[in-house]
Formats: sequence, C-alpha cells, structure tokens
Amino acid sequence: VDRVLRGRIDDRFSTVHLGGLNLDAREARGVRRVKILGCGSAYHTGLIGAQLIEELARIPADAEPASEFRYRNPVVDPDTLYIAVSQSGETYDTLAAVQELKRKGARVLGVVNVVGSAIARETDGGVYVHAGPEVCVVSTKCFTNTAVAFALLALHLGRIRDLSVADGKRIIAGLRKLPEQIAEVLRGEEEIKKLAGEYANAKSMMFVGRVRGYPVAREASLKLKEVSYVHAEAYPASELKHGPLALIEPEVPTVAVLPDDDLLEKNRATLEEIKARSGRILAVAHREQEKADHTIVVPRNEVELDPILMGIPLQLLAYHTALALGRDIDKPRNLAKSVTV
Ligand code: F1P
Repeated sequence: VDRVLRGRIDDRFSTVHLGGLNLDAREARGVRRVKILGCGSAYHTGLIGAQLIEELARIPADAEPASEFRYRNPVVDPDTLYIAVSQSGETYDTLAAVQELKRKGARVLGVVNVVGSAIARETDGGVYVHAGPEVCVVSTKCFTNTAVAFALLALHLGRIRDLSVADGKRIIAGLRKLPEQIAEVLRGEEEIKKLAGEYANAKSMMFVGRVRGYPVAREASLKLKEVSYVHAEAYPASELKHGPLALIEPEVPTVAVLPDDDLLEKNRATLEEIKARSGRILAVAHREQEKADHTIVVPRNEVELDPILMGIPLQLLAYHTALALGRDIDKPRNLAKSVTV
C-alpha cells in the first residue's frame, strides 16, 4: 500500500498525482458515467472502485465481469469512461473487452499491476497498482492495492469535479493510516487461524455484505473457493430473504462483512434472521457483534475505505482454511496465474 500511495498524494493532503492517467481536466469534467471491467478479483475491486467513484466524485459508476461484457455486443457511449482492471494485465477476457471497446471508439483506461503488460499497452492511459509480483496464483495484495488505486482515482476525479476539500483531506488522511492498520490486522493472524480451524469443516459457507460490504463478501468467497475448495456463496445481504435463507443451517456458517456505516442496524437485523435459522456467524466489524458467534475486529478508518481493510482478514481466513484442509496453497487446482484463453 505504501508503494501505490508513494508520490501520489501531496503533503497538504489536497492533491492526487496520477501521472499516466492521460485524462486532462476538461476530459474528466466531460465524463458522464464510468464503467469498470475485470475478471475474478479484478472485477471485485471494480465493484469497490465504482462505489468509491460514485461516493467521492459523484459520477454514476458500475462494474461488470469483462468476460460477460465482451460477448454481449455492448452499446458504447462516448461520454462513458471505461476502465479495465487486471493484476497480470494479460487476462484474455479483459483484453478482448478492451479491444472491443477500442474498435467502437471508446476511451479506455487501465488499472493494472504488471507494467508493460498487454492490457497496459492497449489502454489509453491509467494507473499502475505497484503491488509487486503476486507470488501466489491468487490475487491478494494486488486486490488491496487496486482498491487503493481506485480511491486515488476517485479522489482525483472528485477534485476536478468539486469534491469538498474537507472530504478529500479526510480520505487522504485515511489512506495514510492504512499501512499501519493493515499491519495491525496481520498481527491478529493467530486468532484468524483458530477461527479457520473452527469453520474449515463447513458444508458450505455464505458470505454477505450490504453496499460497501458486498464486494468484500464476493472476494472473500472467491478466495475461499480458489484455495480451499470449500463451496461458498456470496450475496448482497438484502438478497438473503429472496431465497438463499433456505440454505442456512448450522453446517452452513455465514461470514458477515459489517462496515460501520449507516447500514449497520440493517446489517444487525440480517444477523438476527440468520440466527433465527440456527446459522453460525463470523462477523468482520469494528467492534464485537453480540449476534455473531465470533467477530474479527478491524481498526476504524474512514468508512469509504472499509472495503480495503475488511478484505484482509478474510484473505487470511481463506489461507488458513486451505492450510487446515491440507491444500497446496501455492498451486491451487484448476487455477492459472493469468487466464489467457
Ligand atoms: C483475474 C483472475 C484473478 C484470479 C486468478 C485468475 O486475473 O480472475 O482474479 O485470482 O488468478 O485470474 P487478473 O486479470 O487480475 O490478472
């Protein structure tokens, strides 16, 4: 995280410098929509990015799996800024989506980790994530850094489009606190290891979150599947009552992501619904949750940055679940470093 921030936020806590963006102030002011495309974890950071851009720059934004977008003959709108996200920069579905967009005359930026990769080359400009090489096949530190890069991009767009100075300073101060807070979360690894041992034999795991919590729930469920092969489902918390509650039973525990925003009370009501069906609950929150069987407590930051911090203990949970089940963490089955077909 230090690396993605380095040199990009100034000492007066007011400006974000994104050198390679290739989007001047006039162009940025003309953006009417933002559409973010990526696959797997990259798509999930796109969901976080879209929320940050809506919150901090007040531009309507959404994210879609690039692997779907490329096949549906999308309408390309000249006032939409398209952003492709990829750790490797080589994922073929994402590259194909970029090429399709370019063919239709769109402007496409990249949020990419590997410098000089195919997607970095094909896009018109963008932000490098500077996470360094992902030694493991699955994306972990790159997920975190990409979310931070989106926070910087959202601040930059917000700045150009009149984000209040106070808000900008607040978020920048929050970003500066992240590296130490991440270190604090990592210091809790022993506790997470114990929890992983308790939940490792689940028949299936549910992951739920509302708004800011939802992309984290999706990503945590993907990480668990990728490395431990435990079946997992992720739902927006309010969707539970539209069917998936039928799955809740003691052998199907729920991981609930609970940012400290104005939805916390609603989230607690969801925990009650799960408890009423004898579901076990592991919460990720800023303080102990009495409705949950266990809570992983993470430090408090600006609420907009909660998805960044709350993803980390759940990466550790997936890791320790995989270890507890004797999986080969470094070579998860059926998973390629970059999917190039
Ligand atoms: C996308 C991705 C990863 C996943 C796995 C397969 O990669 O789906 O999120 O963990 O490695 O590929 P990328 O486009 O971000 O390199």
